[in-house]
Amino acid sequence: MMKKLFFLLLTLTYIRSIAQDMPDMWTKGAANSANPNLEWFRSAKFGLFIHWGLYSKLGGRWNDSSYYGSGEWIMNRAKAPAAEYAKVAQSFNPTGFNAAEWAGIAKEAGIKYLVITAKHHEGFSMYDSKVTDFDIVDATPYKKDPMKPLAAACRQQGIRFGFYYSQFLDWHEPNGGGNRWDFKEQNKDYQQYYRTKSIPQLKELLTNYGPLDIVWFDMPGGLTPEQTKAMIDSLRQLQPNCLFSSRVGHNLGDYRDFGDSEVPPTPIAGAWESIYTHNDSWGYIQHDLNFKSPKEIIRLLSNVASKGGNLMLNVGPDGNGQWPAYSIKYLRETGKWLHQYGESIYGTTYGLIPAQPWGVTTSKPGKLYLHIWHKPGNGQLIIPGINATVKSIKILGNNKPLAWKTTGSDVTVTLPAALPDDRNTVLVMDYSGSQQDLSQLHTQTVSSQYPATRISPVWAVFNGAAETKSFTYSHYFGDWKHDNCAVNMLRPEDALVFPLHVQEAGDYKVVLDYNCETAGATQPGLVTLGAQQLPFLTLATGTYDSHKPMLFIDHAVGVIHIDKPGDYNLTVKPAKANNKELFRLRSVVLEPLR
Ligand code: FHN
Repeated sequence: MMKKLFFLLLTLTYIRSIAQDMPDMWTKGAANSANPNLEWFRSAKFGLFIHWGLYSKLGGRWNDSSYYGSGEWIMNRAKAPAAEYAKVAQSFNPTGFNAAEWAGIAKEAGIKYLVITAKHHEGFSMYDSKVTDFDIVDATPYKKDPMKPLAAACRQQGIRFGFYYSQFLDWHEPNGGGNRWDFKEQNKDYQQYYRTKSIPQLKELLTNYGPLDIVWFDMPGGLTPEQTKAMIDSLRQLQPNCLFSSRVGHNLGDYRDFGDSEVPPTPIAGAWESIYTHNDSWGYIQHDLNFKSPKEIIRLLSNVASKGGNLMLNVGPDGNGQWPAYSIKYLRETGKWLHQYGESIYGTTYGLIPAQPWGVTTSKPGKLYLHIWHKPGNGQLIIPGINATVKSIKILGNNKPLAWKTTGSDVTVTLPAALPDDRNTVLVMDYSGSQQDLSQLHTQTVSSQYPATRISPVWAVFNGAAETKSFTYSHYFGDWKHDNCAVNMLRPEDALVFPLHVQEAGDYKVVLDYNCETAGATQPGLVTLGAQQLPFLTLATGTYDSHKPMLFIDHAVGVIHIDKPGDYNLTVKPAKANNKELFRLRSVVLEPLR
């Protein structure tokens, strides 16, 4: 009994440690920003990620158990013996795969580049590899290499093509990273694995599939910075123009990838990418129907573009080679939106005007694109901070100019009674002269024309020891969430000051959205605006654990009154010194009261 318990504990610790390491393994820095081929990547904006392997046939089930989240991790989660798992190949026969159809849907969706798993952590090669027999040609009844026609079909559609490759984790190989349920850690020789499988396979991919646009490395490990550099140098000799993702490790990639499902909180210069699942898993899970709607995809894409990055959205085809019906449907719908408004996404840089209560902006020389997610109640859309000379403002794709007027640096546009697309209607403002870059402006707009304004602490001015910290946590297995919170607020000096530009006088309810450990709860805090003071006592939400949902509370702390429109400072701070932090503040919400 004791022995069983010991092994159970050991297994649980191991599952946690590997998954816990994941955020640490997301090397987010890139060094080689000089790669001449980054230009296409910067303007592409919308990529398609495809996770396809033996796990796609399993669809989230192993023996009699069902799994939810990250279906491509099923071998690890079920601790399936490598030899047993390998037998899945014997019935892997994706006769429904049609390269032209895949590339055709991607084209319709407005996709500019496609990255597909050549080998994921399970160790199975989805292409014809001479390095191993554990590949789709040698080990399955399918006996064909789907990557050859897929690469050709993508190129035919003008879609750039790349491979995902798990360079360190390989649960099939005794010397590969990760599988400690079959192979003892002390017997592993990672160098041998890199020498005999990983690097030779990467060379095959860079030799046999024409010019690749990306090798999307994932989960570095087992190599020193020098060894990683040597590997990269040898690969670059084969295809100097191919881009490498930052997860090659040691800050040696060409562009930055953020964590899974992460958008940085502020606009960022340089080449970078956010990656998202379409449902709650990368690999196909039959019983996961939690797909992001077209509206969610469109807003995610415009949000990422407004910060200067690319969105690569994932689709998980099934074991027969077919995409989930909702992925096809919602990607096509996104493509229709891009057909109308694509000019505001492709080739843009981050918005010169910070996010507003109505939505976000993207930019091109002489043009500012206004992505309207929320319509103002009075139909008057205010664009603050305009110092260029406005020539015209129109709905993108519609030649009829909209009426607008300038008051100081505010441009107010009169919107039509109904907007053509309530998910995101884009206006284009043409201007002459130069427009100042206000993308990092701390002052946030508050307006009573919208149900609420939610302000992240990244825009606060930090005093004393207060600072922001990004918290990563998960809902389902591998379904990561990321939130920036203000932390280290222990004394009244550790205050956050939010500079606000309030557009309308009136009463506003102040809601604090935070996480608070039980031990730190019932501490006195204070919100102030001028002479107005809102005291409160913190409420417990729960402990932070990266493998559990992080719980937040919307704590309404009182009402403030604004006499006249203008600039104000709202302060949040501990009311007295304590040895525990006040809370982890995720946002301040201001709700107009009517
Ligand atoms: O473990 C993988 C996961 O299965 C998936 O491939 C994602 C995609 O970014 N990368 C790893 C986790 O970060």
